Amino acid sequence: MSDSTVVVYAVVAALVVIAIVVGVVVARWRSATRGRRGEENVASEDVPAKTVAEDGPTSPSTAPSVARSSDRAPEIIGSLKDEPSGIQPLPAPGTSGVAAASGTRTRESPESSSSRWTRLRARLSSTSNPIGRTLFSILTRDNLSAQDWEDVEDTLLMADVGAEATETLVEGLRSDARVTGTSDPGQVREALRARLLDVVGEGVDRRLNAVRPDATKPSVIIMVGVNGTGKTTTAGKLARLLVAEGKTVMMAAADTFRAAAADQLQTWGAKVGVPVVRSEKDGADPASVAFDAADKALAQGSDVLIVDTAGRLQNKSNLMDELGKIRRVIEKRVPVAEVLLVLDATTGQNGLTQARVFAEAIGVTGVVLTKLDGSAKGGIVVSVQNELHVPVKLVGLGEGPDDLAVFDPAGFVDGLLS
Ligand SMILES: Nc1nc2c(ncn2[C@@H]2O[C@H](COP(=O)(O)OP(=O)(O)O)[C@@H](O)[C@H]2O)c(=O)[nH]1
Ligand SMILES: [Mg+2]
Repeated sequence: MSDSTVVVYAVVAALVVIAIVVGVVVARWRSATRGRRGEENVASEDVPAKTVAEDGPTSPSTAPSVARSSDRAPEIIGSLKDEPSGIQPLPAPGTSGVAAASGTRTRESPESSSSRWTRLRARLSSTSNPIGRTLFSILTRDNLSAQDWEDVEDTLLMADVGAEATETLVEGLRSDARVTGTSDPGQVREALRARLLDVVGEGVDRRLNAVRPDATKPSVIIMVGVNGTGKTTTAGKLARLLVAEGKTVMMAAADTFRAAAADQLQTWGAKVGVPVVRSEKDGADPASVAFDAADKALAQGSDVLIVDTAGRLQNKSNLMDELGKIRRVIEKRVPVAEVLLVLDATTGQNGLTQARVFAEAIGVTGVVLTKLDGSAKGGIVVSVQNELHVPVKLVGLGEGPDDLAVFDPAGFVDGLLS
């Protein structure tokens, strides 16, 4: 082999090696670039704020009262429905627990509304609620004395039945031969049952406006009441009750005072597949969240929108301003079908004072009595109705997710007397 041939072979071999090295480098660079792009795509899908912000904070021209540039646009999160990727949830600051749970959640089936009352009635006859038993034991005595009648009166007053209804009840019982003329327990029970049913109001229409045949869509329900009465819990339980009846529901976290309140609502929503509209900014304008939720519920064709509110009660005018504004901005989109006042049954007369304030501030179309399970004050059902002239529509009988039932007077009275 000549020298020149050796040189040619060496050059060719060197070129082949260079080509292989360049090929490997280019291939590695390409795959690295693809990987980076992939990460960018995932990240952009995970950021909801941009996309949500596009459908806009409230336009000043349509609702000047809710447009506040400092407020971040509320967004729908917590939905189990297939949302466009742009509004998939991202952990809000301080809400990572909820968002993490939402990734692995499984939807629960709520108990049907018809089977609830039977299960929950037993909780009224617990030892903490002695009204029925006490009345029954007095009224089955022979020859009732003046003292016995005083005891009846005291029992009713202690149970928060209220002065007016107590008088009506005692008068009715005193004129009933089944009570005065005999000590037969069966007859006394019948008489007592009939009189109690009468003051509780058996024939009253207690359907939620949202389930009436002529209900607006979405039917907006605003939950009001002081802190700790059970508004957020009841909003969640009510969403479950309505879902069990085949309704599509959305919730709005218009208690923007604490992020924890929105998280709490979101947890309820996630379990039963109900989207929650919230602002991630503490102290955002509650009316802005409510307005946005009304818009979204309209756009999604939801049957019901439940609006949870804060229970701050520093003074009446402050409360009127806040609740009035929430109501007004919602009504720019849809009428408000219902305002449910949530009252803690264990607070007795104090609850009635609150009821009066809320009724004046926003108007109330129905009452939810919570914590009746631990209360000896079942009579508040009667006094709150007499006070507000609106019916008790729902009762909370425990902390479980399905421990809320449509109020049933016969079931209630039987629960007290069993
Ligand atoms: N025993 C019982 N507890 C309830 C009932 N409803 C609500 N609660 C509890 O009351 C507390 C306050 O409820 P929450 O919904 O946060 O009240 P909010 O401040 O009005 O929103 C929570 O611990 C609830 O679990 C009920 O019907 N029975
Ligand atoms: Mg709350």
